[in-house]
Amino acid sequence: MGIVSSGFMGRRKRDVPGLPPGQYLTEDFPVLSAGPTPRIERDQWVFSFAADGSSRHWDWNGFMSLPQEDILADLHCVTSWSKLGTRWRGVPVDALFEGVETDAEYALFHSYGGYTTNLPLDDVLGGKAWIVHEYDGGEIPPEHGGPARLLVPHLYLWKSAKWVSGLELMAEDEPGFWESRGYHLHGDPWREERYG
Ligand SMILES: Nc1nc2c(c(=O)[nH]1)N[C@H]1C(S)=C(S)[C@@H](COP(=O)(O)O)O[C@H]1N2
Ligand SMILES: [Mo]
Repeated sequence: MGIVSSGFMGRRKRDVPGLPPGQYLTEDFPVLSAGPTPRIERDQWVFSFAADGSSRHWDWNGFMSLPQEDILADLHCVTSWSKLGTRWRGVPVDALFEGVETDAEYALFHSYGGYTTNLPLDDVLGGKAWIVHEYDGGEIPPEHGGPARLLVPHLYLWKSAKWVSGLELMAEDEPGFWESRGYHLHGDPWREERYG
């Protein structure tokens, strides 16, 4: 045996651009949820943003009147599957911060059903994250986070909170649901920030 591997694994690691270390490609779209799928109607949906004493709320119509973008994103799950070239549409997180002045450096995103995930503002501002409401040209299926989910494609997919209901600003980084159960606080797939 030399250093050249004829195995699929070796070929895949060298030849697929966009595939982070330790990940394999899938064409499916697996569903990973820590609990039951909450069913939220669009006319019941509210997104809340608690910012330093003030707070903002968007109902579905208000959210849809915010700037919209189409996103082509590669998804990387910490359980090792990656799905490349997925299409989404939604509101850049930047638009929610229009006019917000804050010294906070972190956010905790909340979901219907109680899931949370923490993110540095640097990872959700500057065109890096969206609240999406369309997947592949249609509504997001409930099991994949519809009516709306967070999408932070440059980090492992557990950061992309499904059924997102809001965010709060935090001065300090605090672990969310999976981060307090052993997942990495940050979750960069290119650095394999999986656990701890
Ligand atoms: N609200 C909520 N968001 C969530 C989760 C969850 O259990 N609840 N699971 C996370 C994890 S661990 C992953 S890998 C992705 C899976 O998204 P998918 O089911 O659309 O593939 O959603 C993330 N967002
Ligand atoms: Mo996950």
